Amino acid sequence: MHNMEFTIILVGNGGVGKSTYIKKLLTNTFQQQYLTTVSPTYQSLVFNSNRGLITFNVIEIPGQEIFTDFTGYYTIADGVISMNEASTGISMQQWIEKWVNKVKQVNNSIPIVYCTNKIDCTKGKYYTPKGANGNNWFKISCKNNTNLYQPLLYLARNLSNDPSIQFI
Ligand SMILES: Nc1nc2c(ncn2[C@@H]2O[C@H](COP(=O)(O)OP(=O)(O)O)[C@@H](O)[C@H]2O)c(=O)[nH]1
Ligand SMILES: [Mg+2]
Repeated sequence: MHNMEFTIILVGNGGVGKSTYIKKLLTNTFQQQYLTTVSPTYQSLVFNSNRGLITFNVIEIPGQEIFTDFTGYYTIADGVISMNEASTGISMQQWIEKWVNKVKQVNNSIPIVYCTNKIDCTKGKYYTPKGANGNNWFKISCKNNTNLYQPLLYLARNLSNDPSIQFI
């Protein structure tokens, strides 16, 4: 048993539910209102696992500030959560890739997990982000608590190279 600590950046367009996701994991409350995040925010999420404590230092990158240079955050990140929403229309799809490419320019081999949030709102087929597959893509709902732990579990397993990690 040894404790682990990872720095995770959370990227995606404004309004997809990044702040809500962090808040839900932290306090188990659902944030109804949309409070625009204007500068990167930092939260530590600590989970107990069968390998000891796992700390995720999650940095939310504000989605409205796509033209601001957050390269410094990308440099220190161990992993990425790329978030989009279930209703992502054609015009928004390109942004998913733009965010990921910005991070990849700094670290081309960084593990990325894709989240399609708000699946409580939209039924049916969801846009598959480029790079997403059956292992690294999770359809989640912060409102209904669907698959909220899976993205972090995926990153923990990937970053520690230990597929047997479980949260307990
Ligand atoms: N229906 C639904 N709404 C959500 C969900 N997650 C977040 N929201 C709403 O989406 C809005 C934007 O969320 P926010 O976390 O501020 O987005 P951010 O800009 O990505 O940080 C808020 O009104 C949230 O209540 C979800 O799973 N389902
Ligand atoms: Mg936010």
